[in-house]
Amino acid sequence: MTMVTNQIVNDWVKEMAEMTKPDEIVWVDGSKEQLEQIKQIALSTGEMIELNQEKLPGCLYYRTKPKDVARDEKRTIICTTRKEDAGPTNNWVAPDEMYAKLSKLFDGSMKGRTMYAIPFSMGVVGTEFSKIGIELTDSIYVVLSMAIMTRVGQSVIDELNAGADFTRCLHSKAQIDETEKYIVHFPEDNTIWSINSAYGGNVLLGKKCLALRIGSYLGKQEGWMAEHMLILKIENPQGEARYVCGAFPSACGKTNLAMLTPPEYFREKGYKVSTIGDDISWLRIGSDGRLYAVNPENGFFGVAPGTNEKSNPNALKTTHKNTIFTNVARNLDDNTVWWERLDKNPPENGEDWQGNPWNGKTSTEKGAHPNSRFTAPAENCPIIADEFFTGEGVPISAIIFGGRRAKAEPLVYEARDWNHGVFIGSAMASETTAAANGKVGVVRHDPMAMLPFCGYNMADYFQHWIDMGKKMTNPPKIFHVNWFRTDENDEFLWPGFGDNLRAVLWMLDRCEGKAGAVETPLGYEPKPEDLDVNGLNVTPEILEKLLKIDKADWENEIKGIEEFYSQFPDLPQEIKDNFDRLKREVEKM
Ligand code: OXD
Ligand code: MN
Repeated sequence: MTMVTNQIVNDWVKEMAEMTKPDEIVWVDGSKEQLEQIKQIALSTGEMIELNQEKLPGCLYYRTKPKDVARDEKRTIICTTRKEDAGPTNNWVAPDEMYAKLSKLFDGSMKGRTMYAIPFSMGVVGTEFSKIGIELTDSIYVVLSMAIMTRVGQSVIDELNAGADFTRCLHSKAQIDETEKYIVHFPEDNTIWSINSAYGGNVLLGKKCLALRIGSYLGKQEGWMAEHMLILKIENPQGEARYVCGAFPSACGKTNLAMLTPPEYFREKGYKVSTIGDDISWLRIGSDGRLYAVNPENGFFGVAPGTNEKSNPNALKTTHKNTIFTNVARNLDDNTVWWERLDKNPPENGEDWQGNPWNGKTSTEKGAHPNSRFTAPAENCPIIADEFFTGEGVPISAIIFGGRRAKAEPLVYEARDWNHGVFIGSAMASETTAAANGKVGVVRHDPMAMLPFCGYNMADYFQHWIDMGKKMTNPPKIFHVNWFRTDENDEFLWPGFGDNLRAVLWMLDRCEGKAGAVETPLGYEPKPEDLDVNGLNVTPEILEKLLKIDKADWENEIKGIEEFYSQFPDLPQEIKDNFDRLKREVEKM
């Protein structure tokens, strides 16, 4: 590897090393040989476990401490000079105060350890989307995961040596002391410091911290958007490609939608679906006035439980080589992995996610943690699209917002225009999941699925969406979906998974003026006959329930939105106007 000659980089690494006091500093060049050497160290210390190399070549097993299994939103902080720049939905501390506090925690935290310096890019190096970062860490798990999730290596060093700016990412697992855990962003300094965690979302600093929190801040300044969105490519029987983005809160099925298998009926007709991204989109306006998206990541950090041959065969195949499994159960007979709902054959001679002996046939305890994960290279995905590799943006026809809602939200509806869509995104809510610490199943407002990831004041973020709309001559249409509506017996009404394509095809037809709809207080809904349910056991009565808009439910929603909005003194006028219209229309129902 060529040495780093950029003096700013070298000065920063030196300063961080003087604080953390590692025994040595190793630059990661991304080569197979070096990653193999580093992996061997983790195997020899027991930090990671090698899985069955015939069945799962290149795969590793990793476990985190029982209280370090999810993103920690209470300990995630945005440090801006002015509190109002972080806004009411973020934790805020003044930068000087936080630097002082963290410097004490980082002081000597790498003593007796190696500091790895990982040069990485979010986005394909050399494209207009690429952003460079360097993560310094004392965790081999982080090194090997960043090598999957980002682009690491020589081309990044070349950019740095040519003078590229970079995000300064510092991580130490320290003692993994949950009482001193902090995931801290200093957007004004393009800096992220994370300490006392070893869980992916808190420590793979290219992902949530850079690509979303710092990314959204940079996007606001530079006129682009960083969003919690998947990117899906759909080809019709004529071979024409369309692209959609979808924003859903964590663990609400983004990976499943991103890798969906079309129902047989549509496959036979010649429809084809491929994946560009499953979690994060960076979006820029093209010279033709459309919105273009890339996936800045290089891998998938997916939720394992529930992933199976039926729900997501493509994700399952993606994990069969060169993957890191975290906090799943292990089969000790053949040294493979297992998680809830993988198949009906849990190991009898197993170990649960905490390393306790576990018999999946008799135990009433879960084998895998509900937020256990796979970290897998995107190139493994059988339906990865060519556009993923070029890193050039794809033009987005539709943006889909959605959440996990048992009641109120119908299957699908279309916003009247961009600003109405921004209102819908700003007002969306979802039941909480195991992806973050805290209670599961509570409805909370999560605008654009960005509540935990917006790196600045959310009211300014809404304004940024409105402003981006003004700059586009041909903006995507915006839709809202809910795959999770239940009936009076708490059973899901909609089959979900591959059949979600049916709703997506209605959306694409709407974009081309080819599908019917009715106007409702929420926007345009398909009439039951506008959705192609061929080959599906969904009766017109069920469709009616799925599409029903209930006045009492929506009066209640309006109260919830009002309460959520009350924390923002200056919401954009466009959002207020659309909310007022919803209130009027619901009242008239
Ligand atoms: C994720 C999350 O890991 O949203 O993608 O928590
Ligand atoms: Mn996510």
